[in-house]
Amino acid sequence: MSNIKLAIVGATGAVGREFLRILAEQQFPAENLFLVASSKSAGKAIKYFEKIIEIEDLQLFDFGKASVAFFSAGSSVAESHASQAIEKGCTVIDNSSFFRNRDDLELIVPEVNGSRLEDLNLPAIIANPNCSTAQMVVALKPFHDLFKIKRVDVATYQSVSGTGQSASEELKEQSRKILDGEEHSNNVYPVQIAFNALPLAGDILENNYSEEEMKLTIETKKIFSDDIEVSATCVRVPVQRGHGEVIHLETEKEINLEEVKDSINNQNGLILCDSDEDFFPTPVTHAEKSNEVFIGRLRKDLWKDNRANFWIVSDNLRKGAAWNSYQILSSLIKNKSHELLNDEYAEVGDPIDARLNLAVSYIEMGKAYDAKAIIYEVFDLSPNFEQKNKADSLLQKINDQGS
Ligand code: NAP
Ligand code: 2RA
Repeated sequence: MSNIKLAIVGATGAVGREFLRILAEQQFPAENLFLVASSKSAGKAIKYFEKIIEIEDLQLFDFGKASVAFFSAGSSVAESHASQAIEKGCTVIDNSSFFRNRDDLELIVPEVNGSRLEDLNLPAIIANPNCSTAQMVVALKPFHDLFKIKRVDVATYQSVSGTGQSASEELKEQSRKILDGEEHSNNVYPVQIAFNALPLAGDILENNYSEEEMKLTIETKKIFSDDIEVSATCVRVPVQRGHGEVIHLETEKEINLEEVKDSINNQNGLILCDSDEDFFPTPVTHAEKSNEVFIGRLRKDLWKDNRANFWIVSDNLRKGAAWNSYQILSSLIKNKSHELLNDEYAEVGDPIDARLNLAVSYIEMGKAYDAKAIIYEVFDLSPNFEQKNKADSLLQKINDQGS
Protein backbone atom coordinates (compact mmCIF):
# COMPACT_ATOMS: atom_id res chain seq x y z
CA MET A 1 0.00 0.00 0.00
CA SER A 2 2.74 2.46 0.98
CA ASN A 3 4.17 2.53 -2.58
CA ILE A 4 1.00 3.61 -4.29
CA LYS A 5 0.76 7.28 -5.24
CA LEU A 6 -2.71 8.45 -4.38
CA ALA A 7 -4.67 11.61 -5.22
CA ILE A 8 -7.79 12.72 -3.33
CA VAL A 9 -9.97 14.95 -5.47
CA GLY A 10 -12.38 16.70 -3.10
CA ALA A 11 -9.94 16.50 -0.18
CA THR A 12 -11.57 19.44 1.66
CA GLY A 13 -15.09 17.93 1.62
CA ALA A 14 -16.90 15.70 4.13
CA VAL A 15 -16.02 12.46 2.30
CA GLY A 16 -12.50 13.55 1.31
CA ARG A 17 -11.62 14.41 4.92
CA GLU A 18 -12.94 11.04 6.08
CA PHE A 19 -10.83 9.28 3.46
CA LEU A 20 -7.81 11.14 4.83
CA ARG A 21 -8.66 9.98 8.37
CA ILE A 22 -8.78 6.38 7.15
CA LEU A 23 -5.42 6.74 5.38
CA ALA A 24 -3.90 8.19 8.56
CA GLU A 25 -5.26 5.22 10.57
CA GLN A 26 -3.55 2.93 8.04
CA GLN A 27 -0.33 5.01 8.28
CA PHE A 28 -0.31 5.79 4.56
CA PRO A 29 2.81 7.92 3.92
CA ALA A 30 2.26 11.64 3.38
CA GLU A 31 4.87 11.84 0.59
CA ASN A 32 2.72 9.58 -1.63
CA LEU A 33 -0.40 11.66 -1.21
CA PHE A 34 -1.75 14.50 -3.38
CA LEU A 35 -4.66 16.58 -2.09
CA VAL A 36 -6.78 18.26 -4.75
CA ALA A 37 -9.82 20.55 -4.60
CA SER A 38 -11.22 23.63 -6.35
CA SER A 39 -9.23 26.80 -7.04
CA LYS A 40 -10.96 28.30 -3.97
CA SER A 41 -9.03 25.89 -1.71
CA ALA A 42 -5.79 25.70 -3.71
CA GLY A 43 -2.75 26.76 -1.68
CA LYS A 44 -4.46 26.09 1.66
CA ALA A 45 -2.86 23.43 3.83
CA ILE A 46 -4.13 20.28 5.52
CA LYS A 47 -2.25 18.68 8.40
CA TYR A 48 -1.65 14.97 7.87
CA PHE A 49 0.36 13.23 10.60
CA GLU A 50 3.08 15.75 11.35
CA LYS A 51 3.24 16.97 7.75
CA ILE A 52 1.48 19.86 6.10
CA ILE A 53 0.18 19.02 2.63
CA GLU A 54 -0.76 21.85 0.32
CA ILE A 55 -4.01 21.58 -1.61
CA GLU A 56 -3.59 21.60 -5.37
CA ASP A 57 -5.99 23.13 -7.88
CA LEU A 58 -7.84 20.45 -9.87
CA GLN A 59 -7.56 22.51 -13.06
CA LEU A 60 -3.74 22.39 -12.83
CA PHE A 61 -3.30 18.92 -11.36
CA ASP A 62 -1.25 16.37 -13.35
CA PHE A 63 -2.89 12.95 -12.87
CA GLY A 64 0.30 11.34 -14.22
CA LYS A 65 1.73 11.77 -10.70
CA ALA A 66 -0.77 9.29 -9.18
CA SER A 67 -1.65 5.59 -9.73
CA VAL A 68 -5.10 5.94 -8.19
CA ALA A 69 -7.36 8.94 -7.72
CA PHE A 70 -10.15 8.91 -5.20
CA PHE A 71 -12.86 11.31 -6.49
CA SER A 72 -15.40 12.84 -4.09
CA ALA A 73 -16.15 16.16 -5.69
CA GLY A 74 -19.56 15.62 -7.27
CA SER A 75 -20.83 14.55 -10.67
CA SER A 76 -19.66 17.49 -12.75
CA VAL A 77 -16.05 17.01 -11.62
CA ALA A 78 -16.30 13.28 -12.35
CA GLU A 79 -17.61 14.07 -15.81
CA SER A 80 -14.97 16.67 -16.59
CA HIS A 81 -11.86 15.05 -15.04
CA ALA A 82 -12.11 11.25 -14.70
CA SER A 83 -11.23 10.63 -18.34
CA GLN A 84 -8.18 12.92 -18.01
CA ALA A 85 -6.97 10.74 -15.14
CA ILE A 86 -7.48 7.56 -17.16
CA GLU A 87 -5.52 9.02 -20.10
CA LYS A 88 -2.61 9.48 -17.69
CA GLY A 89 -2.80 5.87 -16.49
CA CYS A 90 -4.49 6.77 -13.21
CA THR A 91 -7.35 4.55 -11.96
CA VAL A 92 -10.39 6.44 -10.61
CA ILE A 93 -12.61 5.39 -7.70
CA ASP A 94 -15.55 7.78 -7.92
CA ASN A 95 -18.09 8.60 -5.22
CA SER A 96 -20.51 10.64 -7.30
CA SER A 97 -23.52 9.20 -9.11
CA PHE A 98 -22.08 10.07 -12.54
CA PHE A 99 -20.72 6.62 -13.51
CA ARG A 100 -22.83 4.34 -11.30
CA ASN A 101 -25.40 3.32 -13.87
CA ARG A 102 -23.07 2.88 -16.84
CA ASP A 103 -23.33 -0.72 -18.09
CA ASP A 104 -19.66 -0.80 -19.05
CA LEU A 105 -18.41 0.22 -15.57
CA GLU A 106 -18.40 -1.60 -12.25
CA LEU A 107 -20.38 -0.44 -9.21
CA ILE A 108 -18.76 -2.14 -6.24
CA VAL A 109 -19.55 -2.99 -2.63
CA PRO A 110 -16.72 -5.39 -1.77
CA GLU A 111 -18.73 -7.58 0.64
CA VAL A 112 -21.32 -8.22 -2.08
CA ASN A 113 -19.73 -8.07 -5.53
CA GLY A 114 -16.03 -7.40 -4.84
CA SER A 115 -15.04 -10.38 -7.02
CA ARG A 116 -15.94 -8.29 -10.07
CA LEU A 117 -12.71 -6.35 -9.53
CA GLU A 118 -10.65 -9.43 -10.34
CA ASP A 119 -11.28 -9.29 -14.10
CA LEU A 120 -10.83 -5.57 -14.42
CA ASN A 121 -8.07 -4.11 -16.57
CA LEU A 122 -6.42 -1.01 -15.14
CA PRO A 123 -6.52 1.94 -15.41
CA ALA A 124 -10.28 1.88 -14.92
CA ILE A 125 -13.11 3.92 -13.49
CA ILE A 126 -14.81 2.16 -10.58
CA ALA A 127 -18.00 3.60 -9.11
CA ASN A 128 -18.81 3.69 -5.42
CA PRO A 129 -22.57 3.44 -4.69
CA ASN A 130 -24.68 5.97 -2.88
CA CYS A 131 -24.30 5.81 0.90
CA SER A 132 -27.82 4.52 1.60
CA THR A 133 -27.38 1.74 -1.00
CA ALA A 134 -23.96 0.62 0.27
CA GLN A 135 -25.18 -0.10 3.78
CA MET A 136 -28.45 -1.67 2.61
CA VAL A 137 -26.89 -4.19 0.21
CA VAL A 138 -24.48 -5.43 2.90
CA ALA A 139 -27.48 -6.18 5.13
CA LEU A 140 -29.51 -7.74 2.30
CA LYS A 141 -26.78 -10.17 1.22
CA PRO A 142 -27.36 -12.95 3.80
CA PHE A 143 -31.12 -12.89 3.09
CA HIS A 144 -30.57 -12.97 -0.66
CA ASP A 145 -28.02 -15.79 -0.48
CA LEU A 146 -30.29 -17.94 1.69
CA PHE A 147 -33.84 -17.16 0.60
CA LYS A 148 -33.59 -15.03 -2.61
CA ILE A 149 -35.09 -11.59 -2.14
CA LYS A 150 -38.01 -10.59 -4.39
CA ARG A 151 -38.88 -7.18 -2.96
CA VAL A 152 -37.56 -4.59 -0.51
CA ASP A 153 -39.48 -1.66 1.00
CA VAL A 154 -37.13 0.74 2.71
CA ALA A 155 -37.52 4.02 4.61
CA THR A 156 -34.31 5.92 5.30
CA TYR A 157 -33.44 8.30 8.15
CA GLN A 158 -30.47 10.11 6.59
CA SER A 159 -28.03 12.32 8.45
CA VAL A 160 -27.08 15.78 7.26
CA SER A 161 -23.43 14.91 6.56
CA GLY A 162 -24.84 12.95 3.59
CA THR A 163 -25.56 16.31 2.00
CA GLY A 164 -21.99 17.51 2.64
CA GLN A 165 -19.92 19.70 4.91
CA SER A 166 -22.13 22.78 4.53
CA ALA A 167 -25.23 20.87 5.72
CA SER A 168 -23.42 19.70 8.86
CA GLU A 169 -22.59 23.31 9.63
CA GLU A 170 -26.18 24.42 8.92
CA LEU A 171 -27.58 21.91 11.44
CA LYS A 172 -25.13 23.00 14.16
CA GLU A 173 -25.69 26.70 13.61
CA GLN A 174 -29.50 26.41 13.36
CA SER A 175 -29.75 24.25 16.50
CA ARG A 176 -27.62 26.67 18.49
CA LYS A 177 -29.60 29.71 17.35
CA ILE A 178 -32.96 28.07 18.05
CA LEU A 179 -31.85 27.02 21.55
CA ASP A 180 -30.53 30.53 22.20
CA GLY A 181 -33.78 32.07 20.92
CA GLU A 182 -31.97 33.84 18.03
CA GLU A 183 -33.17 34.45 14.44
CA HIS A 184 -32.13 31.60 12.13
CA SER A 185 -32.19 30.86 8.42
CA ASN A 186 -31.81 27.88 6.07
CA ASN A 187 -29.57 27.82 3.00
CA VAL A 188 -28.77 24.16 2.28
CA TYR A 189 -32.25 22.68 2.91
CA PRO A 190 -35.55 24.20 1.72
CA VAL A 191 -36.85 24.43 5.31
CA GLN A 192 -35.43 24.22 8.85
CA ILE A 193 -33.64 20.89 9.50
CA ALA A 194 -32.94 21.35 13.23
CA PHE A 195 -35.61 19.61 15.38
CA ASN A 196 -37.41 18.57 12.18
CA ALA A 197 -37.61 15.70 9.62
CA LEU A 198 -37.73 16.37 5.86
CA PRO A 199 -39.39 13.77 3.59
CA LEU A 200 -37.10 14.58 0.65
CA ALA A 201 -33.46 13.88 -0.32
CA GLY A 202 -32.38 15.11 -3.73
CA ASP A 203 -34.86 16.42 -6.30
CA ILE A 204 -38.25 14.90 -7.12
CA LEU A 205 -38.20 13.10 -10.48
CA GLU A 206 -40.96 12.67 -13.08
CA ASN A 207 -42.18 9.43 -11.44
CA ASN A 208 -42.66 11.29 -8.11
CA TYR A 209 -39.78 9.43 -6.46
CA SER A 210 -36.75 11.45 -5.35
CA GLU A 211 -33.25 11.06 -6.84
CA GLU A 212 -32.05 9.45 -3.61
CA GLU A 213 -34.95 6.95 -3.68
CA MET A 214 -34.24 5.92 -7.28
CA LYS A 215 -30.54 5.42 -6.43
CA LEU A 216 -31.58 2.70 -3.95
CA THR A 217 -33.80 1.07 -6.60
CA ILE A 218 -31.37 1.12 -9.52
CA GLU A 219 -28.06 0.54 -7.72
CA THR A 220 -29.33 -2.45 -5.69
CA LYS A 221 -30.32 -4.29 -8.88
CA LYS A 222 -26.96 -3.61 -10.47
CA ILE A 223 -24.90 -4.65 -7.44
CA PHE A 224 -26.75 -7.97 -7.04
CA SER A 225 -27.10 -8.43 -10.84
CA ASP A 226 -30.63 -9.50 -10.01
CA ASP A 227 -34.10 -8.16 -10.54
CA ILE A 228 -34.89 -7.23 -6.93
CA GLU A 229 -37.79 -4.75 -6.61
CA VAL A 230 -36.85 -1.86 -4.32
CA SER A 231 -39.33 0.80 -3.28
CA ALA A 232 -37.81 3.56 -1.13
CA THR A 233 -38.83 6.63 0.87
CA CYS A 234 -35.91 8.84 1.90
CA VAL A 235 -36.14 11.17 4.88
CA ARG A 236 -33.53 13.64 6.14
CA VAL A 237 -33.26 13.84 9.94
CA PRO A 238 -31.29 16.18 12.22
CA VAL A 239 -28.50 13.68 12.93
CA GLN A 240 -24.91 14.70 12.17
CA ARG A 241 -23.52 11.38 11.02
CA GLY A 242 -24.86 7.88 10.29
CA HIS A 243 -27.88 6.86 8.23
CA GLY A 244 -30.64 4.63 9.65
CA GLU A 245 -32.90 2.46 7.47
CA VAL A 246 -36.07 0.53 8.22
CA ILE A 247 -36.20 -2.43 5.85
CA HIS A 248 -39.12 -4.73 5.07
CA LEU A 249 -38.27 -7.56 2.69
CA GLU A 250 -40.01 -10.39 0.92
CA THR A 251 -38.22 -13.51 -0.26
CA GLU A 252 -38.99 -16.44 -2.56
CA LYS A 253 -38.35 -19.06 0.12
CA GLU A 254 -39.58 -19.16 3.69
CA ILE A 255 -37.27 -17.19 6.05
CA ASN A 256 -35.55 -19.04 8.87
CA LEU A 257 -34.36 -16.39 11.37
CA GLU A 258 -31.83 -18.63 13.11
CA GLU A 259 -30.18 -19.49 9.78
CA VAL A 260 -30.00 -15.85 8.78
CA LYS A 261 -28.54 -14.83 12.15
CA ASP A 262 -25.75 -17.40 11.70
CA SER A 263 -25.08 -16.09 8.25
CA ILE A 264 -25.00 -12.46 9.48
CA ASN A 265 -22.52 -13.45 12.17
CA ASN A 266 -20.28 -14.93 9.46
CA GLN A 267 -20.46 -11.97 7.12
CA ASN A 268 -17.69 -9.38 7.00
CA GLY A 269 -18.79 -5.85 7.71
CA LEU A 270 -22.17 -6.74 9.22
CA ILE A 271 -22.81 -6.83 12.99
CA LEU A 272 -25.94 -8.26 14.55
CA CYS A 273 -27.05 -6.29 17.64
CA ASP A 274 -30.19 -8.19 18.35
CA SER A 275 -30.63 -7.76 22.04
CA ASP A 276 -31.72 -4.68 23.93
CA GLU A 277 -28.93 -5.17 26.49
CA ASP A 278 -26.98 -2.14 25.22
CA PHE A 279 -30.05 -0.75 23.52
CA PHE A 280 -30.43 -1.25 19.76
CA PRO A 281 -28.01 0.19 17.19
CA THR A 282 -28.27 3.94 16.62
CA PRO A 283 -26.29 6.36 14.44
CA VAL A 284 -24.64 7.96 17.48
CA THR A 285 -23.91 4.90 19.63
CA HIS A 286 -22.92 2.42 16.91
CA ALA A 287 -22.53 3.89 13.43
CA GLU A 288 -20.50 7.07 13.93
CA LYS A 289 -16.85 6.53 12.93
CA SER A 290 -17.34 2.73 12.49
CA ASN A 291 -16.76 0.91 9.22
CA GLU A 292 -19.48 -1.72 9.71
CA VAL A 293 -23.21 -1.96 9.16
CA PHE A 294 -25.19 -2.69 12.37
CA ILE A 295 -28.44 -4.63 12.19
CA GLY A 296 -31.07 -4.83 14.93
CA ARG A 297 -34.82 -5.25 15.62
CA LEU A 298 -34.74 -8.30 13.34
CA ARG A 299 -38.11 -10.08 13.30
CA LYS A 300 -40.41 -12.02 11.04
CA ASP A 301 -43.59 -10.57 9.63
CA LEU A 302 -46.67 -11.33 11.74
CA TRP A 303 -48.57 -12.87 8.82
CA LYS A 304 -46.20 -14.08 6.09
CA ASP A 305 -43.36 -16.62 6.45
CA ASN A 306 -41.43 -15.10 3.56
CA ARG A 307 -41.28 -11.57 5.00
CA ALA A 308 -38.96 -10.02 7.60
CA ASN A 309 -38.44 -6.56 9.11
CA PHE A 310 -35.33 -4.97 10.58
CA TRP A 311 -33.39 -1.75 11.21
CA ILE A 312 -29.82 -0.91 10.16
CA VAL A 313 -27.40 1.93 10.84
CA SER A 314 -24.03 2.75 9.33
CA ASP A 315 -21.72 5.74 8.97
CA ASN A 316 -22.53 7.33 5.60
CA LEU A 317 -19.08 8.91 5.39
CA ARG A 318 -17.36 5.57 6.16
CA LYS A 319 -19.16 2.50 4.70
CA GLY A 320 -21.30 4.83 2.60
CA ALA A 321 -18.31 6.44 0.94
CA ALA A 322 -14.69 6.61 2.14
CA TRP A 323 -14.38 3.16 3.73
CA ASN A 324 -16.07 1.41 0.80
CA SER A 325 -13.63 3.17 -1.56
CA TYR A 326 -10.71 2.27 0.68
CA GLN A 327 -11.82 -1.38 0.55
CA ILE A 328 -11.88 -1.16 -3.26
CA LEU A 329 -8.41 0.37 -3.24
CA SER A 330 -7.09 -2.37 -0.91
CA SER A 331 -8.51 -5.05 -3.16
CA LEU A 332 -6.85 -3.50 -6.24
CA ILE A 333 -3.55 -3.30 -4.41
CA LYS A 334 -3.84 -6.90 -3.24
CA ASN A 335 -4.70 -8.31 -6.65
CA LYS A 336 -3.33 -5.82 -9.14
CA SER A 337 -0.33 -4.09 -7.61
CA HIS A 338 1.71 -4.67 -10.80
CA GLU A 339 -0.80 -2.75 -12.88
CA LEU A 340 -1.01 0.06 -10.35
CA LEU A 341 2.69 0.60 -9.83
CA ASN A 342 3.67 3.05 -12.50
CA ASP A 343 6.97 3.66 -10.69
CA GLU A 344 10.60 3.58 -11.78
CA TYR A 345 10.81 -0.21 -11.39
CA ALA A 346 7.95 -0.87 -13.80
CA GLU A 347 10.20 0.09 -16.74
CA VAL A 348 12.55 -2.81 -16.06
CA GLY A 349 9.99 -5.61 -16.21
CA ASP A 350 8.18 -7.11 -13.25
CA PRO A 351 8.46 -4.45 -10.50
CA ILE A 352 8.72 -7.04 -7.71
CA ASP A 353 11.51 -8.96 -9.49
CA ALA A 354 13.26 -5.66 -10.18
CA ARG A 355 13.20 -4.87 -6.46
CA LEU A 356 14.51 -8.33 -5.56
CA ASN A 357 17.42 -7.89 -8.02
CA LEU A 358 18.21 -4.51 -6.51
CA ALA A 359 18.12 -6.02 -3.01
CA VAL A 360 20.67 -8.67 -4.16
CA SER A 361 22.97 -5.89 -5.45
CA TYR A 362 22.67 -3.99 -2.16
CA ILE A 363 23.56 -7.13 -0.21
CA GLU A 364 26.63 -7.62 -2.43
CA MET A 365 27.64 -4.01 -1.78
CA GLY A 366 27.25 -4.56 1.98
CA LYS A 367 24.30 -2.13 2.14
CA ALA A 368 22.17 -4.28 4.42
CA TYR A 369 19.94 -1.41 5.55
CA ASP A 370 18.97 -0.45 1.95
CA ALA A 371 18.47 -4.10 1.01
CA LYS A 372 16.10 -4.62 3.95
CA ALA A 373 14.05 -1.54 3.01
CA ILE A 374 13.56 -2.90 -0.52
CA ILE A 375 12.63 -6.37 0.77
CA TYR A 376 9.96 -4.91 3.06
CA GLU A 377 8.54 -3.09 0.01
CA VAL A 378 8.34 -6.46 -1.74
CA PHE A 379 6.29 -7.93 1.14
CA ASP A 380 3.99 -4.91 0.89
CA LEU A 381 3.36 -5.54 -2.80
CA SER A 382 1.76 -9.00 -2.50
CA PRO A 383 4.57 -11.03 -4.07
CA ASN A 384 3.79 -14.42 -5.58
CA PHE A 385 4.93 -17.59 -3.80
CA GLU A 386 8.32 -17.73 -5.51
CA GLN A 387 9.03 -14.02 -4.99
CA LYS A 388 8.04 -14.25 -1.34
CA ASN A 389 10.39 -17.20 -0.83
CA LYS A 390 13.22 -15.28 -2.47
CA ALA A 391 12.51 -12.24 -0.29
CA ASP A 392 12.46 -14.47 2.83
CA SER A 393 15.79 -16.04 1.94
CA LEU A 394 17.41 -12.65 1.22
CA LEU A 395 16.24 -11.40 4.58
CA GLN A 396 17.64 -14.53 6.20
CA LYS A 397 20.97 -13.93 4.42
CA ILE A 398 21.16 -10.34 5.74
CA ASN A 399 20.36 -11.53 9.27
CA ASP A 400 23.00 -14.30 9.03
CA GLN A 401 25.62 -11.78 7.82
CA GLY A 402 24.74 -9.47 10.71
CA SER A 403 25.08 -12.20 13.34
P1 NAP B 1 -18.75 18.32 0.16
O1 NAP B 1 -18.55 18.23 1.62
O2 NAP B 1 -19.61 19.42 -0.34
O3 NAP B 1 -17.31 18.40 -0.56
C1 NAP B 1 -17.15 18.61 -1.93
C2 NAP B 1 -15.69 18.54 -2.31
O4 NAP B 1 -15.58 18.64 -3.73
C3 NAP B 1 -14.84 19.67 -1.73
O5 NAP B 1 -13.54 19.19 -1.46
C4 NAP B 1 -14.79 20.65 -2.88
O6 NAP B 1 -13.63 21.49 -2.88
C5 NAP B 1 -14.70 19.72 -4.06
N1 NAP B 1 -15.17 20.38 -5.29
C6 NAP B 1 -16.41 20.84 -5.55
N2 NAP B 1 -16.43 21.40 -6.79
C7 NAP B 1 -15.19 21.29 -7.28
C8 NAP B 1 -14.57 21.68 -8.51
N3 NAP B 1 -15.24 22.31 -9.48
N4 NAP B 1 -13.25 21.41 -8.69
C9 NAP B 1 -12.55 20.79 -7.72
N5 NAP B 1 -13.07 20.39 -6.54
C10 NAP B 1 -14.38 20.65 -6.33
O7 NAP B 1 -19.41 16.99 -0.43
P2 NAP B 1 -19.25 15.46 0.10
O8 NAP B 1 -20.36 15.17 1.03
O9 NAP B 1 -17.84 15.25 0.53
O10 NAP B 1 -19.61 14.65 -1.22
C11 NAP B 1 -18.69 14.51 -2.29
C12 NAP B 1 -19.23 13.51 -3.30
O11 NAP B 1 -19.39 12.23 -2.66
C13 NAP B 1 -20.60 13.85 -3.89
O12 NAP B 1 -20.63 13.41 -5.22
C14 NAP B 1 -21.56 13.02 -3.03
O13 NAP B 1 -22.76 12.72 -3.70
C15 NAP B 1 -20.73 11.77 -2.82
N6 NAP B 1 -21.09 11.01 -1.63
C16 NAP B 1 -21.24 11.63 -0.46
C17 NAP B 1 -21.56 10.88 0.66
C18 NAP B 1 -21.77 11.53 2.00
O14 NAP B 1 -22.19 10.83 2.94
N7 NAP B 1 -21.47 12.81 2.16
C19 NAP B 1 -21.69 9.50 0.57
C20 NAP B 1 -21.50 8.87 -0.68
C21 NAP B 1 -21.20 9.66 -1.75
P3 NAP B 1 -13.66 23.00 -2.31
O15 NAP B 1 -13.67 22.86 -0.81
O16 NAP B 1 -12.41 23.59 -2.83
O17 NAP B 1 -14.90 23.61 -2.84
C1 2RA C 1 -27.23 11.81 0.95
N1 2RA C 1 -26.66 11.28 -1.33
O1 2RA C 1 -28.06 12.58 0.51
C2 2RA C 1 -26.14 11.54 -0.03
C3 2RA C 1 -25.17 10.54 0.39
N2 2RA C 1 -24.44 10.04 -0.69
O2 2RA C 1 -27.25 11.35 2.09
